[in-house]
Formats: sequence, C-alpha cells, structure tokens
Amino acid sequence: MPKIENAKEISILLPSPAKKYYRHGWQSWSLATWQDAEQKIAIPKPSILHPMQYDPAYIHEKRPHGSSLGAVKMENGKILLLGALDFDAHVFLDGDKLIGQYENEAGEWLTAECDKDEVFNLYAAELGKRFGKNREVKAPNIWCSWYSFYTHITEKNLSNVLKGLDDLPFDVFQVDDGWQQAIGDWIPNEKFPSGMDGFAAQIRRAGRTPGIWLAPLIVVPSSKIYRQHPDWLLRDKKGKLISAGFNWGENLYALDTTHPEVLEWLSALTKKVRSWGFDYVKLDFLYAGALPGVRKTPMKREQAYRLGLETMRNALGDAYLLTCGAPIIPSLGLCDGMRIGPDVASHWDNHRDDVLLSNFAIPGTRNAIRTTVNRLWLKALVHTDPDVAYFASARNTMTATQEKMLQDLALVCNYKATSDLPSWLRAKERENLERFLNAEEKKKEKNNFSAAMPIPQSKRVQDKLISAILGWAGNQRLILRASNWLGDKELKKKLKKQLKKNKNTLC
Ligand code: 9PG
Repeated sequence: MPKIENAKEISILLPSPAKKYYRHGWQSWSLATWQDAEQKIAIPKPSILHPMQYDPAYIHEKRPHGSSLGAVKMENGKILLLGALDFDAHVFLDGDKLIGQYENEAGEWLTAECDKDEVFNLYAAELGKRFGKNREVKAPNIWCSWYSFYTHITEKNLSNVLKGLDDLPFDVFQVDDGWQQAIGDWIPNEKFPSGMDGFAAQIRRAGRTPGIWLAPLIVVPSSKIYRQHPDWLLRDKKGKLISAGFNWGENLYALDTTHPEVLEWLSALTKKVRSWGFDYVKLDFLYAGALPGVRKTPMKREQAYRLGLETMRNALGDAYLLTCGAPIIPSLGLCDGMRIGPDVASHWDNHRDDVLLSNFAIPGTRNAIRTTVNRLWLKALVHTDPDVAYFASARNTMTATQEKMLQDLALVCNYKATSDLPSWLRAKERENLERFLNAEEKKKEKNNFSAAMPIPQSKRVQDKLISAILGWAGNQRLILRASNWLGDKELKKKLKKQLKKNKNTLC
C-alpha cells in the first residue's frame, strides 16, 4: 500500500537488495536513467556548464541520487519508489537504504512498492492532486526554427519557410532563439524589420499559430537589463553573482523571482509577447529561477521558481505554454507542455561528450531519447516534448533506424515537431513527414528504445587523460568563446550557400 508521511528526512530499508536505481535529473536536460545500483556515473564536464545542466547543489554527490524522487528495482523483482510531494527534495541510494531529504523544512513523501512501473503512476497521481495537471488540449504540431537555422533566423528566411510548408499539417510556427536584441532584452533585433507583432501577423495570415521562444529568467552581461538592474540578480551570501552557466559566448546570470520588481517585469514581458500575437510560448532556461542563492524574500528555491512561473502563466492567459530547461516537479500544473530531455542534434552520439566529458545533457539524439523515455510517466500530467524529429536524411548523420526511433518517440509522446526546412526534403521524405504529422499516438510498449539506454563509459587510461584536459579546456571562457565563434561562422557559411542555391525557389 502506498504511504504518505511528513518528514524532513526519511530513510527506508530496502526489503530486498537493490539491482537498479532510477536516477531522476533535476530539470529537462538533466540525465534521467535506470543505472546499476553499483554503477559510478562520473561528474559531467565541463564544470562551467553544471548550473545549466544539473542541480549544482548535488553535483559532487557520490551515491546514486536524483531530484524529487528515486526508485529501486530489487532482487525480488519489485520496484520501490520514494517521491517528494513538496519542493527542494533529493533522494539517495545509500547501500540498503533509500534516503529522502528536504533542504529546509519537512514535507510530504510518498512511498510505494509494486510489481511494475505502476509506482510511477501512483506518484504522478499524488503530484497531480497537489500541483495540478495541464489543460486537456491536444499538443499542436510544431515547426520550430532552432534545429535548422539556430540563431541565424531572419524575417526573410522564416517567411520563406512559412510559404514552403504549404499544406503540411503544422499548427504552430515557432520562432526560436535569435529574434531578440540580447538575452534579457526581449526586443526584436534588426533581422525582424516588421517587429514581432508584424511577423506574428504574417504567421497568422499563413494559417498557423504564432509561436515564440524566450529565456525570461536569465540575463547576460551584454544586456541592458543586466546593467540597469544589478539588484534583480541572484547572489550568494557574500553578494557575489550566482552563475547560471555559460552560453552564447557569455556568462549567464539568474533573476531573483522573489523580487517584486522582477515579478512585475516578468508579467509585463509575457503580456507584451501575447499582445504581439503569439499564442504558443516556449519559456527556456527556466532552471535559473531555482538555483541555490540568497533571495530578496526568503523561501524554498523551487517555490521561488514556481512563483516566477506562475506570474508568467497568469500573464499568458490561455496561450499554450511549453517549459524547457525547467525543473520538472515545480513546473507541473502551470504549463501545457514540458521538454523532458536534453536537445536532440543531427548526430546520434558523440565520443567527446559521452566518454570524455561524461555529459549526457549535451545536445545529441541518443541523450535526448534516453532521458525522454525514462520520463514518460509524466504523460499523465503534462504534454511531454521529446524535442524535434528529423526527416531530411541528407542533412543529418543518423542511420534510418536512429531517425525512425526519434520519430517513434515523438508519436509515443504524442508531441510532434520538426525544424527541417521544406526545401531540404525529398518527395519521399516530405510524404513521410506528412504521415508523421497525421499519425495517431503510439504505445511505448510497442517500441524498442533500448539502443539509446546505455550510459557509455571507458576505462582506458588515455581517455581519462584526454578527459581531464578537455574538462579544463571546456572551462576556459576564451576557448568556449572561440569555439562558439567558429561554430557560428561555419553555420553562417552553410546557410548562405544554401540560400544562394535556393535563391529562386523556396528556402
Ligand atoms: C536556444 C535553444 C533551443 C533548445 C533549448 C536550448 O546544456 N547545453 O549545452 C544546452 C545547449 C543548448 C540548449 C540547451 C542546453 O538549447 O533546449 O530547444 O531553444 O536553447 O538557444
């Protein structure tokens, strides 16, 4: 029988030895996996990315552990789950014990033991009672600009895509990262001369729902908001800024969502985006709101995050809200969809990221499938976004089987999106995409995702050495900036070439 009790710390003696441990990563991109009870998963590298990929408070924990919940497959064949029903909780496998800890005050814990995965459904039901569920609307079919153009979007190239989608059954046309002046300054840049209201109107005229990306809880030093409001930023006890990671060649910092002015600003920002005409909003890098730090109004860090999210949810009215890079449990009930894994990429895996950096939150299709499959129990509460699927096979390095596995996962999630440009698709691939967009939901049991599940590890001494060097290099801002710049240059060149080729046709 499931049991609910209130405690700051709870310790459960396992009735039978642990074989596998369900490790639940904190936010969308953090690893969720069934690991061997004895397995040591190395600390991911580089450490500069820790705040944006994992819960930095537990990064050095040696025991198998996870955020909010943990579960054990035991030798007797049963599964025992320990799940928090409140904020700021962590679970550890400690030999023959499953230990749950809240960071500050006591809170509720669910303990359940079943023959099968049913324990996850019991946990989801209790979460639903406390945090609520999404609204009962079907997830839309989405064209998203990220995985083809990355930040190199312009009004012109996106309007070409809009035309090229023609009669493909997409509901939403979502503008991703690249439209804004800076991370923190959510004003259209010169690449969108009609403004975002103008572009949203264009999307609507084409018969699609306008969608947009924002990362409202982070700021970069080059933004105006960073310079104008130093008192809005999350700091430590000594007043030093808390790092929210490193991206776009810059340090990332977090807004303090307990600051009344920040809440007002978040509300005004999301209302502005709505007034531009966007009915689908992807809020990204949300973990920043729940990082450990000293807040203006002291409260649990995940509760502080939820306050920020709730403020935005209210301001968004009936818009579809997709959360991304989001702490999983504290986002429930406030969003319609949630990214439940890291980013996909046009490759399956990457030796550097998997073996040398032990980083399973870095974009890559196998990483995305692994974590998403292990979070499918969330389907009872929210639309589960597995990220985009690929169809233009000449544009990615995956095998047909790998491409198909990602497409099938989208059908299991019943959340369908792509970034492939219509001009990339051969006739057969376009047909395939159309069939996919019209397809019914698939059952998880009827699919085999096992090829994506293992956690690659290497015992080779050379790998250990290279790993140490790479870990060091990955923390050097100059190297990160240079690689960001080189990657950007390469992408720009590719896109230019392609635009030239398609000059008279559609992009
Ligand atoms: C826009 C992108 C897209 C994408 C989001 C997010 O940890 N990482 O290295 C990491 C890199 C990129 C990233 C997330 C994490 O992408 O998930 O869909 O919107 O931002 O910048």
